[in-house]
Amino acid sequence: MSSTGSGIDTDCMTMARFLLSEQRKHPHATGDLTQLMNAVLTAVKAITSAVRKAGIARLYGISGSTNIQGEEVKKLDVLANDLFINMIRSSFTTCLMVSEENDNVIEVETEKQTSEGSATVKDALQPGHQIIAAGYALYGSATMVVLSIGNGVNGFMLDPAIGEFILTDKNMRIKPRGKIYSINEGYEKYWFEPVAQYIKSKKHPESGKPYGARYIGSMVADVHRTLKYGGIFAYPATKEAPKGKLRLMYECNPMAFIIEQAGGMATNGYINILDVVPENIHQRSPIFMGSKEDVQDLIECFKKYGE
Ligand code: AFP
Repeated sequence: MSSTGSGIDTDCMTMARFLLSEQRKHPHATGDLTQLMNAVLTAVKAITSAVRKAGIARLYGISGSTNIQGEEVKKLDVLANDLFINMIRSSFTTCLMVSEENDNVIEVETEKQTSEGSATVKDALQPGHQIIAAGYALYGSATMVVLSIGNGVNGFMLDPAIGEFILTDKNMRIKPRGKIYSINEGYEKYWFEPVAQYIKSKKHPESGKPYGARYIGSMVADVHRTLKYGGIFAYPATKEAPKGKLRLMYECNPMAFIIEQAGGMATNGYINILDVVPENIHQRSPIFMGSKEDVQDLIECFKKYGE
């Protein structure tokens, strides 16, 4: 850190600097990813502003509409969805978008497309291994963006004084094994045998101490803690939700890509989640992700107790 004694890092690594430095490593890079990320960060900063004043601005609560999943859409969901779509569309770097709040793909007309034909939903239905970049924003005490563009994982924290995301967590790596399991134990009666046996082995190990339990109920927050401290996050298929709850394309895949890039593992119990070929854009999938050794233990339970 270089400082003039004012406590200001005069050489701080902003997300913009980071992306440009990464872009220059690829001589044929078009700069589209950098342009896209700038649009995404604008949306994240605007959402941060809304989240910080949500109580005053009466932005908490339900919007009065439901999404294709039949879930009540919250006011902040609508605001965030509109911001991302508008900012990303006007970055002129995309041809198609998929969102939890939109029944169908969001098509984006571009000059290139009109000559080559428009992108369709079929272009979206690709397995997670095709992902180039993935990230998430966490609106906690500070706003954090965790990003991977295929070369490891880095965490950036928003400095509201300058409106920039500053690199604070360089090259994030997940422990090979943790001491925390994260699952909604309220659904224990609906678990299938492999999951029931796995969780039992964490609570009543044949040797050593039991794992601790942590569950926030927000996938981003639960996976972020798993990335930082190790262990396993699980949203399994249950007798009530036989395909699980979390959506493959825009919840499981991006988080699995990040966890793998940090040295972890992600599975649906049988195969790597990034190998699953989506059949529809809102497809759900069971998901288990985190420290490699913890996920491998889970897979062993599927081998031993699975159908
Ligand atoms: P909500 O947006 O309805 O709170 O759901 C959040 C979520 O999609 C995901 O972020 C959590 O991991 C998961 O659902 C929690 O689901 P349960 O409440 O069934 O455990």
